[in-house]
Amino acid sequence: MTTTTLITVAPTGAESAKADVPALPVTLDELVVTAKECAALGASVIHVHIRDGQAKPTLDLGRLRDTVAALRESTDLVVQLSSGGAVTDPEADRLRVLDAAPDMASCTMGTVNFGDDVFLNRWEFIVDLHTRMQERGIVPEYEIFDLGHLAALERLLDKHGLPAGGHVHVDFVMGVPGGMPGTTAALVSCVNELRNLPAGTTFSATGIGRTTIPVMLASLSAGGHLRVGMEDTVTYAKGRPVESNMQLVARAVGFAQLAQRPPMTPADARDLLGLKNNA
Ligand code: KMH
Ligand code: ZN
Repeated sequence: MTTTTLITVAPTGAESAKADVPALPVTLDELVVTAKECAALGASVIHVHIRDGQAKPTLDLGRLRDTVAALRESTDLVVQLSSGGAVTDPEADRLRVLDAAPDMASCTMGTVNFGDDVFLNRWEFIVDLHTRMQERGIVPEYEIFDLGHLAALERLLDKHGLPAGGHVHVDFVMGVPGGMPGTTAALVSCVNELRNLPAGTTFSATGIGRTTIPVMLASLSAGGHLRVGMEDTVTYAKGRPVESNMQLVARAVGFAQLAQRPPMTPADARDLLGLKNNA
């Protein structure tokens, strides 16, 4: 079992409104300050969604490029852009995210009901994302919202080959209304399915809303890594809104230390994720 923990922070997301969640980082300055502070606490990867001047989710390429540059200048975090965007984003805009040349991008492995909405990920779109990332040397994080998404990943790798860098890393996104539940049993089922993926495949997990803590504990105990942040939960405890992403990262670091698997450095994260093979 790995001796350290990769901690990803997902600070903003595309789902919460700034008006409802004032602590959400939505400007580039807010994002950079958050990134620096989360890196100082022990995060090694940042999963990024950006907002426009009105704090609405956007996939504007100029803003994405500026964001990647600013995060690289101010931190040594691995910069992972979301190719998922918001549920309303068209496929062409989601593919264009790769033109901002991040270290990594997310690649969701299937369609899933998403509350009252549908997060659409057609097979041809997934293949397009995967092969464009291969061509450009962008390392994917495969987002798994349901058990069947792991079967889709197996099929993708069989038909289209390993990702850039050669290492496979998946993130179990658990507890989305419409996806798999955020339970230990569901996490163990996912981990069992990893036997069908290339040896050495690694996983992180995140629990949406109140499943955050059970999923974090289950992932650590199963040898997995962690993703936390205000994209996934805006409530720290019953009746207590999250004050900042730093609060969530600090809690994850505390759990990782208790599990005797302290946070991994960004350099070690690059090694693990195959980003060094990619330089
Ligand atoms: N905002 C969700 C619809 C990703 O970043 O790749 C999709 C999402 C996944 O957040
Ligand atoms: Zn996301």
